[in-house]
Amino acid sequence: MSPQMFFTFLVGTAGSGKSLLTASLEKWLLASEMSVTIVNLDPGVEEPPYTSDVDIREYVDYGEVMHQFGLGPNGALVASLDMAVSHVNDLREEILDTGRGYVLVDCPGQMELFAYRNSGPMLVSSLSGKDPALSLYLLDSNIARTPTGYLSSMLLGMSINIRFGLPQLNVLSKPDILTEEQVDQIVEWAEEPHILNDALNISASGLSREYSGSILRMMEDLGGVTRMVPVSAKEMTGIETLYGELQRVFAGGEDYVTYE
Ligand SMILES: Nc1nc2c(ncn2[C@@H]2O[C@H](COP(=O)(O)OP(=O)(O)OP(=O)(O)O)[C@@H](O)[C@H]2O)c(=O)[nH]1
Ligand SMILES: [Mg+2]
Repeated sequence: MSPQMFFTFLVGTAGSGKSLLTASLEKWLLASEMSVTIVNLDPGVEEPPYTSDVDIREYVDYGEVMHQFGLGPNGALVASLDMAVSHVNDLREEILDTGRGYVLVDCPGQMELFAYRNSGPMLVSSLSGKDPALSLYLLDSNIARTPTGYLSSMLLGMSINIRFGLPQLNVLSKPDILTEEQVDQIVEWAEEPHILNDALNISASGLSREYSGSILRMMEDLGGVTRMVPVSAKEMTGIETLYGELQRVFAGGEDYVTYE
């Protein structure tokens, strides 16, 4: 019998740390004697910080697409992803052939393009099929450090959630660039929206304050304000907590055993 596979899609704004977290998660899972497959879904990446097992670049040539169709970097990414859709069965086949338990899918840099075009959600749903899957949404500490930056990142996360329709976990990436107090504050904003509201009232003004207040209330109504796990891919901190959260989503708290 083929082993159960668990798909984790790493998503987040450009440069938020998706690729490095993919590499660090793999390292951690392997050290914990679990089996992992890495899938690179970014056609434009040059040197990812890991060795991928399955790679979209084997199916589409981003540089060639840019050259042949006279496209800029964003247009070429969109066109490459559209082309990749026709290879999705081969990609899934390759993933299944590895027979490993955890499948980490590093999504393209320009998340905005990936999530909002139809090809992105199509790739995500076809790759994971009926297997358990979730998205790991990275909020970059560079952005989330201010109340309005945090709120707008959460809003983008919700929007990605709507597009993918998968359970989603929020990760605060690069917490090592902040002080401990700043990290604690962001975690608190996630858990206690009224504290974020107070912070927004101080930092935003006029219309921006009104928008922010309404968005926050909407997020609360939808249950979009949840836990935030700080994880430094650089310093390998917070990964154990993140793993606990992954397990909780995948298996309702059970610690699944995966097979080599
Ligand atoms: N300090 C710190 N830097 C990090 C961390 N994770 C990633 N970075 C840095 O942030 C930059 C972007 O990291 P990537 O992993 O390439 O981010 P990405 O989201 O895959 O980027 P794109 O695919 O281009 O959107 C690199 O310089 C990383 O070294 C972290 O935990 N701490
Ligand atoms: Mg990347």
